[in-house]
Amino acid sequence: MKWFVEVALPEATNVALRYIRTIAVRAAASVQANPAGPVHLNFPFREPLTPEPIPGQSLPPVAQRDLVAWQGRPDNAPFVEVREAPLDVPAATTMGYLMDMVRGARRGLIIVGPNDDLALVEPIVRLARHLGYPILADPLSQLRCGDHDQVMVLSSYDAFLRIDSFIESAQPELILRFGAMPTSKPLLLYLKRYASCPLVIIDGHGGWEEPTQLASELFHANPAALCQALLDQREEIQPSVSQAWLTTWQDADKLTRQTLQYAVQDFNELFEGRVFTELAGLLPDGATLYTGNSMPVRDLDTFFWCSEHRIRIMGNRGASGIDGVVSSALGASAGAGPNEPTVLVLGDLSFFHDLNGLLAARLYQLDLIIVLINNDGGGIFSFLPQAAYPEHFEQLYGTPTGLDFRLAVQMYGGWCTAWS
Ligand SMILES: Cc1ncc(C[n+]2csc(CCOP(=O)(O)OP(=O)(O)O)c2C)c(N)n1
Ligand SMILES: [Mg+2]
Repeated sequence: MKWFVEVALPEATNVALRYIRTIAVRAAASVQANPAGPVHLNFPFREPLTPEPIPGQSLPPVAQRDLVAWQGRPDNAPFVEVREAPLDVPAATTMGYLMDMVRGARRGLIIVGPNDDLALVEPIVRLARHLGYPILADPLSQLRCGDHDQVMVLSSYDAFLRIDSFIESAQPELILRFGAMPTSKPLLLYLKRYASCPLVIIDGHGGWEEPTQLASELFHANPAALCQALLDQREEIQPSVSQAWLTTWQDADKLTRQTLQYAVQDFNELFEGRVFTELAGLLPDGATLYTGNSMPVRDLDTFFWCSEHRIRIMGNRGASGIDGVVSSALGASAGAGPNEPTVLVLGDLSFFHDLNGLLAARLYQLDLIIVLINNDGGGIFSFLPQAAYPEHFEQLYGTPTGLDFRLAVQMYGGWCTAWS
């Protein structure tokens, strides 16, 4: 949490209104400022908690009018305008250092993990083109979908980085990583295999977005501005691009994707990963795809390759929690415009965990399409070695509920179609 305030007791006075509106603006600005995050306001109230007039104090409409006149602002304007002036352009010495690294590396990679900043997309794809570095794009990186140049964007690495012979033949000389830690476990193992390769983390949140202990450099800079600054110096960094390196990665990506696309047609139509191959073809421009943790985000990584449509892909990665996902997706749907559907894909236990979050949909008439992958319990655990002990596995790991979720959805005013 970024900020905590024990708010003063409410009073129907101009001074108190000025106070509370300033607090509100500060809280909203604080939530949005980099790194974005929640704030906590604790409101005390005097009893009785009913709207009884307080002798000698008039209620807000009059005071409100006075206040607006006093402040000289129209009714719907923020009480205080907060203007951010972030330090966008990295210092010349920082840039010089990075340029030297890039200049000397023929076999480079760009990795983009979960990232909300759409302004990063264009500069990063142009930088990748200039350097000849393939981009390994996490499904939440905002790089897999859109009408930008996708030639350098690879999306099948989660599958082909499981192949030892590929890993052994693909020794990198430099890795630049943007965004949060990517979802893919094979990618993490690849980074560990080449732990001595310089790994530069560009952390736009001024923190330590690096849980692997593999980084050799950490840059605190605005990622989009840093890419743009490198592009502005493109004459100074004429990298000695290795075409063979780039082609190896692009070919592996293409071949893997084709093979999976082909294979998926033969799988049972209820194969969980197929949800994402189908959605890639169905979601329109402006849609938001929200994914739950556990298998959905992993299947998204493996089976949602790309789309030319502007699709925003979101998820609560953090510590991979299965909690609060329905509420988060409803929040995303509340911010969507007309004809911009929000689709949430999540597992049954994650749905169960935040079932009551559906109340917000009923109260505020929010539109959300939920694709519930109901495999009756934690399907992800069947990949654990414990799955070899069926006498305890379901009770301790799978934890099936056997619930008929249709009834709960109806209770909250939604409707269901079931496939089985
Ligand atoms: C708040 C929280 N509690 C417990 C876990 C541990 N956990 C990880 S995955 C999982 C099972 C999720 O099951 P489901 O949502 O049905 O997805 P599936 O594994 O079937 O794809 C659990 C309990 C967690 N990640 N977060
Ligand atoms: Mg499940």
